[in-house]
Amino acid sequence: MSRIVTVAGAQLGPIGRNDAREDVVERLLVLLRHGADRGCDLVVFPELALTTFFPRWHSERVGEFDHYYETEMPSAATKPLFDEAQRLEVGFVLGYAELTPDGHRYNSYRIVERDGSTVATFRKVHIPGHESNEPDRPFQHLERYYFEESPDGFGVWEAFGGRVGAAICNDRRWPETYRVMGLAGVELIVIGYNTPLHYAPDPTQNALAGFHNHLVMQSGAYQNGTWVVGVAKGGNEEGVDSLAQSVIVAPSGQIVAQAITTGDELIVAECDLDFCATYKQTLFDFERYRRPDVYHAITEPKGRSPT
Ligand code: ING
Repeated sequence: MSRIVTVAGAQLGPIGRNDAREDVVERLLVLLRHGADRGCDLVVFPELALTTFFPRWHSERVGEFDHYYETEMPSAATKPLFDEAQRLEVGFVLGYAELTPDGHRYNSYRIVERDGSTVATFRKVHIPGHESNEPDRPFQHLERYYFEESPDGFGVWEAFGGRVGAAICNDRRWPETYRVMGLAGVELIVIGYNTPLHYAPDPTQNALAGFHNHLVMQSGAYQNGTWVVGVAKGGNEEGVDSLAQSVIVAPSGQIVAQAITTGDELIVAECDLDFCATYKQTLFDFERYRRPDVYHAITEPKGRSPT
């Protein structure tokens, strides 16, 4: 009997800098209920799904932006989402800025099972952008000012009848992200992203934003025999045009569902986790074909080291 998991990508349109969490949670509830109506087991929300993408602005003190972080999950504002999901017996993944009791700041992703239990809290590994204000930019990308790199790395957890992993935004651009989870037998990777269409360090890449977005997730899915669900917060958010084009990608690398708007939109696919074996046990039979004995160069140095 195949292990089918019906998964929704719950894409979000813009969230305003002063939007109340309660109002945002109402939008999440509409998408959650729509997913339940479609028979979904899991609804995947984007990165930073409770607030605007605040790293686009500089603040003199990081603490000035504490109100964009969650100090508890769920909080009073987010508890309705947790309660409704448990009532509907639908699991979900929620992106948010996390401020821990001991003062650490992470770009986090909470995976919740259908019974309301927490599967895991993933923290973003690759933090892009810059560490200090660069006033010449049309907008900032100060993730390295507002967030720390995860100390935990990537995990794969038993959930939804299979092996589930997570990544956030820039993580999806690095092949190591998928291979580390691929080596742990991942069958479904959930990814949330907030990606501006303008890349200040090299604007020639702007026209390729959509291509690069799908390229990396399709490659990661195919090369590791896993489903990948990539979910955007898109549209023009506080004056910044952000990529939408959420997708659900099969282990073959094929896109099986894609968003067609830049707003709140649900995309759904029945993901047969047994389909992963079609690739894991043939072309990408790691045990039989991989050559880690000649791969040392990709794990030891951090940067390039011409031989
Ligand atoms: N965003 C980006 C990403 O990797 C980025 C980094 C910024 C890319 C601007 C392109 C343009 O998709 C996040 N949040 O990691």
